[in-house]
Amino acid sequence: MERIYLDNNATTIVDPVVKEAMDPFYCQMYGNPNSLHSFGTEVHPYMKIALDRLYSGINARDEDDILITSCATESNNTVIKGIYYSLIRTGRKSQVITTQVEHPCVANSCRFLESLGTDVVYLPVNEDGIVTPEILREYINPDKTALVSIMWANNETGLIFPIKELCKVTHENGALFHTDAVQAIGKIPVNVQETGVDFLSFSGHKFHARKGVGGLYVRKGTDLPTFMHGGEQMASRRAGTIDVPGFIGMGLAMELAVRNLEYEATEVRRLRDKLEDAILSLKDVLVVGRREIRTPNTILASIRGVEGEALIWDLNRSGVAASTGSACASESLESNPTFVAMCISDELAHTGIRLSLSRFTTEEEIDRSILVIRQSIERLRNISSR
Ligand code: 7TS
Repeated sequence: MERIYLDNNATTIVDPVVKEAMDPFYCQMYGNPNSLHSFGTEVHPYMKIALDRLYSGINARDEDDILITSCATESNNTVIKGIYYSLIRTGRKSQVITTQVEHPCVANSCRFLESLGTDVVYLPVNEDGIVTPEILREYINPDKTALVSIMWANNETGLIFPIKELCKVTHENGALFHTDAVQAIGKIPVNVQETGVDFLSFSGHKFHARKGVGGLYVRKGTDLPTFMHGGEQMASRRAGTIDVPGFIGMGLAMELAVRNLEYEATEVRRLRDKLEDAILSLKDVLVVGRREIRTPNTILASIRGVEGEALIWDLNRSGVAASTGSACASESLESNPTFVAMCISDELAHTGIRLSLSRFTTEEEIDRSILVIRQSIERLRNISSR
């Protein structure tokens, strides 16, 4: 059975071109880039190209830093815990602001700070499922707030947050701004200069690079202590031998991601909308969040009478890979306030399904998925009405 992958917000296929570009760095140019001999030095030009590609991909300035990390989880931990050490533990500030809908690597890092006595504010979302500058303005405090950490796009809904405006409010109040851009890179334009963010995290495997390599953009002049102590790699800002093949692949993946943004905005969006329209044509279905303010590849649907988990299992049996997202929160299920704010609680399922496409998703796959999803929903509704 041909399988169809509609879980690209969890991870993506490695672009074969990226895989090919990484290949020489396993068995030919495998030196440690910190070694002084030719095995080490011969990889430097390739690393320089990869770094340049990352800089231009997010429009960073030469004087800014991009640290190569193992993943966005590491990047996010580095910022949140770093700010604790630089600004909070030293008594200069006392508060961190984030949202109620962040990925667990941000949410749990913030909870850790709370356990150390930091005041953490978890901003609510509005009826559109996003945090607005007005909401931030209500809570930010120029005397207390050290850091505001708000994701660029939500992984479950695809909803895009107004980063430039949120960053402006943050700076007006003398705080630093961090964004988790994991779900934005390769889907919508990401520009650190235009938005003015101080820190930005990303993970290569979400845009067709390999798993195990990510990045952290740090604006010049921001005070961020070292998280990984050790050797002198990356000017001692992040020690540890770099994953050379992964880094080189991620550089190319970034360039390709940016080059394909137009395709994302047109073709991926068209296929997503086709799938979404087909799902919405069924009875008693809700898709969370307005299309215009979502990344072009994501759908989070809640279907009355059908729990997300049951549907995922049934779709999986028919070869379609999707994932669950908590739709309307209940006490027994992990709640996600985005959906609490947006769902008409009793009327829909407690969990929804998330379908996420990529530039590798084909029209044939979408057409077949539409048939499979329709049949699955019908089957599960018949079972539950028996
Ligand atoms: N931040 C966001 C917004 C994410 O979506 C994810 C992964 C991460 C951080 C962590 O990335 P990692 O590479 O460090 O693991 N999100 C998902 C998801 O939505 N389903 O599976 C993984």
